[in-house]
Amino acid sequence: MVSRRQFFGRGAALALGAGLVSKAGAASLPEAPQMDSAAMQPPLAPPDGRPYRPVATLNGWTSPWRAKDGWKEFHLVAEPVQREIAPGMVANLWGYNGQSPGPTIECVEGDKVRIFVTNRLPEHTTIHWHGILLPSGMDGVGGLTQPQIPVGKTFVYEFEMTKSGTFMYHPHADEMVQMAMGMMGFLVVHPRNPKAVRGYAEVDRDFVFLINAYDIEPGSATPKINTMLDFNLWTWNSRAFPGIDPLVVRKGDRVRIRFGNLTMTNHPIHLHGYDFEVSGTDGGWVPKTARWPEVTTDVAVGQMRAIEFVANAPGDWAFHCHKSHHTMNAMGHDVPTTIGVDFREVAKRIERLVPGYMAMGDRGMADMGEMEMELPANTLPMMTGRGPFGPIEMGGMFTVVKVREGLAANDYRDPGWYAHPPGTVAREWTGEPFAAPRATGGAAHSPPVELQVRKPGAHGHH
Ligand SMILES: [Cu+2]
Repeated sequence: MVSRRQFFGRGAALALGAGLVSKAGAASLPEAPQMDSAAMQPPLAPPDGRPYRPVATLNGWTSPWRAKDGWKEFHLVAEPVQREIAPGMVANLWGYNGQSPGPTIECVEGDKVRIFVTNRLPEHTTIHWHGILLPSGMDGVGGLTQPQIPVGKTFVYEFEMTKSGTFMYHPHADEMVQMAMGMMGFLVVHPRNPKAVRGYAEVDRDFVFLINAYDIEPGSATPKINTMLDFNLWTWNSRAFPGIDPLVVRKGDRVRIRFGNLTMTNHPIHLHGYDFEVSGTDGGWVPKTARWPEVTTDVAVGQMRAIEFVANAPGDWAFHCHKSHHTMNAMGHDVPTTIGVDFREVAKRIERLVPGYMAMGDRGMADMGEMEMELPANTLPMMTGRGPFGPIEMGGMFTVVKVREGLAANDYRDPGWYAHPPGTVAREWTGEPFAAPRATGGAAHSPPVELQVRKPGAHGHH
C-alpha cells in the first residue's frame, strides 16, 4: 500500500472526502504518495463528487491528489525504484513514486491539473504528457519547450484537460535511457458528460496497462539501456507472466481494456473467446460507425488502444501479444534449433562427464515448461506458470481474462481457475485407437520434394 511519506491513504481519502489537504502540503508541495508493492491496488474511487468509473491498473495503482484553489494537484517523484518483474526476479529500474510504471493519473475533462515533478534521478529529466492537448510550454520536451529538470529540483506543469481519453506520460529527456529504465505512466481523462461524447460508452470494468520491454542479463538486475531491438523481458506494466495480474470480470460486464506501447516494436494484442472493437486511441474515441470487429489489434510504438467487449462467455481466456517470442522470458535467444537431432547417444556420453546434463530441444521446446533447470539468481524461467491442466508454457506478455458469474461489482480478486461445465473440455479419444507413432522429424528422412509450377499464361485460362 501507500507507504513512507504517506499522502492520504485510500481509506482516508474516501472517509474524509473532497478538498482534503494534508498538513504538510497545505502551504507548499503536495506530499508524494509512494507505493512499495507490485500488487494491483483497488481502483481509486473519485473523492470529489464528480463520479466516474475509476480504472484498474494491472499490477499498479492510481495516484491520490489534492484539491487546491480549483486545481487538482499531483506530485510525481522521478527516482530509481525496485520492481518485481515476477516472483523470483526484481529489477533495478527508474520510475515514479516507488514503482515502474508510475501511478496512473486520473481526472475529468475540464479539470485544471497541476503536476509537481521532483527529480531524484542521477540525471536531468522532463515529463511529456502524451496525447494531451495543452500549451506548447507544458509539453515537456527538454530543450525545446523547457529546460530539463535538474537533479534535485521540482518543476510544475499546469494545464486543463480539454478532452476525455486514453493517454500516458513519459520523459522527453535522455529518452532512450529513461524509457528503457521504465519511466512511464498511464493517464486517463474521464468525460465530464459521458452521454455527450461521441464514441464513448460507460463500462463496468476499465483496465489499463503500458507495454514495455527490458534487456536484463539473467543473473543481473539492471536493464542494458543500449539495446535497440533484442530485448529479453517482454512486460506489461513492468511485469512478465506469471507475474501479470489476471483481468477479473463479472459475466455480463461491459469491459474496456486500454494499453499503450512504449517498446521498440509493435505488439499484436490478442484476446481469446471474444471479438472486440477498438473504441479509442490516444487521439480520441472511435465513433461506432468507424469500427470493425477484431480478435487481435496491433499497437504500434507510441500508440494507445482501447478495446471493448461484453463479457458474456465465462471462462479463462488467454490474453497476450501474438508475437510468440514476446510470450517468453529471458533465455529465449541464442539457443540453436535442434528439432530432429537425436541427442540420446551424445547425451549419455556427456552425462558421464557432466552429471545431470539435460539434452533439450530435440522434440520442440515444450519440455521447457516443466524442466527444473537451475537458473542464475534473479531471472525467470523462459516459459512458466502452472494451470489446472499443467504447465502453461508461457512467459512475457501473457495473462488471463477470467470471466465469472456473480462477482461483486468491485471484486478484482483472482477467483482461481475456471470450473468448466461437464463435457466442455477437450478430451482424449477413447474409442477405436489409431496408430500415431511420434514423428521422427528431420529433413533427411523426407522424400525429395517435387515442385510443380504452372506458369501463368502457359496453359491458357481455366
Ligand atoms: Cu509483442
